[in-house]
Amino acid sequence: MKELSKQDLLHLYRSLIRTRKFDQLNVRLAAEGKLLTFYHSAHGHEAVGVGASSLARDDDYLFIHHRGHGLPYSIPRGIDPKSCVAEHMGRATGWGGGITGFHAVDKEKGVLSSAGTIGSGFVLSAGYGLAAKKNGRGQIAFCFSGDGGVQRGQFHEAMNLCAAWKLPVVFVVENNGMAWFTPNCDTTAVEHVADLAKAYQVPGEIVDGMDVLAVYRATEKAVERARKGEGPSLIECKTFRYRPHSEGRPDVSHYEPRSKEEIASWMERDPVRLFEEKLLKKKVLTAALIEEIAREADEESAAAEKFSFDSPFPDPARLPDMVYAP
Ligand SMILES: Cc1ncc(C[n+]2csc(CCOP(=O)(O)OP(=O)(O)O)c2C)c(N)n1
Repeated sequence: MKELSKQDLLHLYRSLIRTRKFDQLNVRLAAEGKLLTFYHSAHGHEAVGVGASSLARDDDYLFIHHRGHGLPYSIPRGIDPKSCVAEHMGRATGWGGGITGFHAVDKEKGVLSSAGTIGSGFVLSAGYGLAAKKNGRGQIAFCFSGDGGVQRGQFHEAMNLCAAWKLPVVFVVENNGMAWFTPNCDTTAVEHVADLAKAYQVPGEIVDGMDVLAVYRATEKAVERARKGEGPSLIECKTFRYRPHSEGRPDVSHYEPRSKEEIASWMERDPVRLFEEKLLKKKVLTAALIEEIAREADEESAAAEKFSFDSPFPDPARLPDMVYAP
């Protein structure tokens, strides 16, 4: 287990703050009708993507979850989030050249987007895990998914083969208890996704998804196991989405508004505030530094908004070159 330096802890904290500020920017732009696409906020989920993807190497492969449309997985890895905003505005400077709607892609850093059909990332990760094993360079595939995605058959196919072939895949499930308007208990009798993993002989660990360090430490173990050739692991992060499924939609469970008490009780465990309090106690953060980091992130997101508005739309003549070819 790596000892985390002050610099490492501040990197995690800055990544959480920048993720939240860019998420808030996208939420506002969606409300103002300035995005050309929809937006699934990551508010509440930030610690999962930030904690787990901080452990990826540039040559690893990442299939990400749709919350935050790439922000929690890209920001800690040094990818400039202004490309996220530009992509949502359909600009050529976006991370998909302005044509993907919302998909985050960065081939240099191994970010291979999220699946439009949720749950499809499981089998793609198994395929990349197989490639990684054959490459023999210690690469791994990360697969992020929601609990709703787990209800698809691909989850089981991927678990089975990854376990049988000891593929280097780290599955991170962001379990917020809901899939769109449907609570989990309507679609499965299994409360913990980690139990499903165990059925396939894949180690499954449940962690507090509001605690960035808990996510980081569990991922660290899974990554070590995968790089040593010992096979896949699954980390189930219990988390909560503070906003509706996507911006502008009713925030309901079935047809009833979600419980205000439940939202308030999870708000007490806000992942950004929890980590801030921890770092203040450890004297890694001071009030002045908190203010400085927040100001920098505000300035960065304001600059990203301007950059995106000022960027050109993609040239239609170039569209044929932008279609993916292996
Ligand atoms: C195969 C498929 N079915 C349905 C949808 C529509 N859809 C998009 S997100 C979503 C809910 C996903 O729930 P979960 O995986 O738990 O993630 P969450 O949105 O709760 O973070 C659904 C049903 C889809 N994109 N793909």
